[in-house]
Order: sequence, then C-alpha cells, then structure tokens
Amino acid sequence: MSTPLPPGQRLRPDFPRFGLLQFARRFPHELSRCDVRIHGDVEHEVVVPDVFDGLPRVEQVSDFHCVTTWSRQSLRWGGVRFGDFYEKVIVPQARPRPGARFVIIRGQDGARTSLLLDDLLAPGVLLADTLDSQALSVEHGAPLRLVVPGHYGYKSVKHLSRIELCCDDSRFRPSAFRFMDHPRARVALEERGRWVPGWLLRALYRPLVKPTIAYFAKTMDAYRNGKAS
Ligand SMILES: Nc1nc2c(c(=O)[nH]1)N[C@H]1C(S)=C(S)[C@@H](COP(=O)(O)O)O[C@H]1N2
Ligand SMILES: [Mo]
Repeated sequence: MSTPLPPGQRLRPDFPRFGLLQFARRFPHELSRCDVRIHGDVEHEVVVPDVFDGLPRVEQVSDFHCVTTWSRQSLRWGGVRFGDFYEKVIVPQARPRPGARFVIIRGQDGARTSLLLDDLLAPGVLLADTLDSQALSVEHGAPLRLVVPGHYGYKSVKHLSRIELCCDDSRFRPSAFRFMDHPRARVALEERGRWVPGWLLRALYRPLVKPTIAYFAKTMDAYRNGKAS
C-alpha cells in the first residue's frame, strides 16, 4: 500500500518511461514470450519458457521510487512472487550451488543490476506481467519485469531475460558507473549509490529527470512509428 514518501523523493502524478540514456533506444526483441534463462553457479542451466506456469498469481499495489528522486504511488502490479518462482522453479530445476546468494538480473535491452538473494526473496518482490490489470506495455517492461518496491527503480529490471546466481560479485558489471549502483539500494535508507552520500546524489540527479523523461518519450514515439534502429 502507499506509504509516506521516503527521504528526498518527490511525487509524480504520471509514470514515465525511464532509465539510463543508453537504454532509451533499445527495445525488447521478444514481446510475447517470457523465456527466462537461469544460469551461473547452478548445477543445471535452464531456460524457463513460462515463469507463470503452475504458480499462484498475485496482485499487489506498491509505490515506485526512481533514484533520481521521482516517485509514483499506488501502482497495481500482477504476476507471481519471486519467492514462489525461486522455491518452486529455480531451486528444483536449476539447483543453485550452496552459497549462491548474489544474483545478477538482466533485461533484453542489455540493462543489468544485482540484488542479494535475500532481498529478492522479500515479500512484495514480483515477476510482473500486468500493470493496472493490462498486459505490460513496452514502456513499462513487456513482456516481463521485476518489481522490487523497497529498492530504487534501477533494481526493477524491465524486459527480464536472465537470472544469474553467483557465489560472489566477480562476474557483475553494472550498467552505470559503479558509484551509481548500490548493491542493495534500499529506499528507506537512501542507499542511492555507493561512496557518494544520498543527499549529494539527489542534487546531482534531480536536474536530469526532465530531459531524461523527454528523451525516453521521444525514442518511444520513434519506436512506435517504426523508425527505431
Ligand atoms: N531493462 C531495463 N530495465 C530498467 C531500466 C532500463 O533502462 N532498462 N531502467 C530502470 C530505471 S532507472 C527505472 S527508474 C525504472 C523505470 O521503469 P519505467 O520505465 O517502467 O517507469 O526501470 C528500471 N529498469
Ligand atoms: Mo531510475
């Protein structure tokens, strides 16, 4: 449910398409299927053709907080809990090695982030395929995205394609500069990035919000008009 705004965040009435500029012109090649590859420190690498198969569907209302300081309240996501997918699909099929508690998540556009397995297993973390009871749009992550409400938006990877379980972080290369990628990025603790304090990143990021939204909207229009490269 909606909670008071976390430190340094400002409310937006809309829900803009957003991300690092390098992903604005990249779109998923596969829009209907939800193939997800599970690999890394596992006994069996597997490709799961349908992450929803046999798992209970849930709907959840949660707030969304971008690290650049904009927030949107009360988004209604539908999908399956990551915890259910982990217990009922990843563990029996892929058999993660003991100690594989660090997870790299990748999207079809090449975006990637990392999360601690414990953070992914928290209640409220979803593999979502609907928003407001409609199939996810390309803007918001079709055909499948991660939703991690307690963490900054960059952990909620859109167009989800791969889940890599790791015993350490040696194979992880962040999408952005390393200082911009906090290993946990908990919103309540203002873990916006590493080494640089949250209040300073607020000030650095805030001027980027408007031009980034405009650029993501423009590239989305070009894609819709069939002009995307
Ligand atoms: N694949 C992918 N996932 C992504 C991004 C992206 O560019 N590509 N941007 C991240 C960032 S910084 C934010 S704030 C949210 C934005 O989600 P939205 O575009 O649905 O608003 O997606 C996150 N997940
Ligand atoms: Mo973001």
